[in-house]
Amino acid sequence: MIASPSVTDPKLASLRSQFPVLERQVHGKPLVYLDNAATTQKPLAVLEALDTYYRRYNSNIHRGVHTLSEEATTAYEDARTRIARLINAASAKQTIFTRNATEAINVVAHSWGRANLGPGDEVLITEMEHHSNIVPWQILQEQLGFTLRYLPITDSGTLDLSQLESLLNQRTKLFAFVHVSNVLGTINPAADLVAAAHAVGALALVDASQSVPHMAVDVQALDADFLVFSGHKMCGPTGIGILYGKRDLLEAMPPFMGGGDMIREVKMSGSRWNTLPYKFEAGTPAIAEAIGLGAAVDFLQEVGLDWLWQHEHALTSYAYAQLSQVEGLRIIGPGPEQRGGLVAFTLGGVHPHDLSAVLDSDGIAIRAGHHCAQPIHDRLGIVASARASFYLYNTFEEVDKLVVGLEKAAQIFAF
Ligand code: 7TS
Repeated sequence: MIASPSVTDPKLASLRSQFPVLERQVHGKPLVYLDNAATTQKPLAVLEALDTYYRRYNSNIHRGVHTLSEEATTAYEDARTRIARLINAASAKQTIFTRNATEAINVVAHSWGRANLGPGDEVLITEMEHHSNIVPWQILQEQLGFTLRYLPITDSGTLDLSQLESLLNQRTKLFAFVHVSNVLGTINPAADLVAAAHAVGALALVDASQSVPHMAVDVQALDADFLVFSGHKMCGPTGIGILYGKRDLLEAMPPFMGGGDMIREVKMSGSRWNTLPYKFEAGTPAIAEAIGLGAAVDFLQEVGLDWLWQHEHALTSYAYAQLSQVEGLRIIGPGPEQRGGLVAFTLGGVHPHDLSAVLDSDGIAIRAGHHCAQPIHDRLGIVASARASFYLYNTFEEVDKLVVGLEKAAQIFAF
């Protein structure tokens, strides 16, 4: 257990020094970056990996028989291998590069979904999903005629597991759920939920966008059929994400997009598909970004996922305790023991956008709005919330600044 993640802690100070943006001032105040669930900042190792790629070996991959192309291909595939190891995929062929978690879910929806879903079938999601795990299924539902069901949440912001038995049944073909909620912070019992899906013959898709960046996630231990996440929430660049899938499922799925690289042979009469993972990587991919994500994985492993998790847990517990004492502040979601590194809240009748603007004037960045999870807000009877989300470089002092800023906002709006 880390007693106090403070700026004076040598490990933390050394980590912070690797993030150039943390030296910035905003409105004349040192930046306090508490919007990590939206995207994290990037360490030097990642910036340098991108820079080196473009300066030294920028080239297209899998095609050229020249030195630069070979170097780029090796770096791209090495990154894939490191990512596969991070999540303990049995093979790197099962980790497909996408643009982000959203695209990864859309690949499953449009490739697996179109081939396997129809009238009479059910897809189960939950009330705590990000829009990216709701809207693709709604679009598909209209076209294919299956039924989309929602596992409800309790008032305290955990899944209402008492309803699982009736909602997960022989008609369910897929249970797609979030591992850690980006609003409630709730950590769902992913392995149990996957097992429950398998018990009725359904597949399970885990949205690990808010778990892989923060904790050790083992796709084989979870027995997940599909698992998705984004690189930019784990120190990597934007524009790169991962779809993990079980090999037999991916082998059986038709391609989602057609084009270069995803084919073995193209004749005017028709085409044959490339092997995994290329079947799902049509066109020139985000080469620099994949290499940057590989560097981010190395960086996180050097930091240590256990350290990272404990650090965030200490910060979140502290924030939860401090925020609870602010008059009129209501935290959404369960207690600190059941949550990942974020806290969303409302403060009296102040609109979260106003809160965010007041905090910004003190250099504090939080997120305000519905965080792309409107159904949660509807369910809890609120329009929007404010959210502070933590990462490996945040400190206790930054939580204190947040609390002072919120008290100031409460005075300004005098509710
Ligand atoms: N799933 C969850 C649980 C998320 O938190 C997000 C992004 C996504 C999926 C989609 O990720 P993307 O990279 O494909 O956009 N969440 C947030 C957020 O909470 N604030 O901004 C983005």
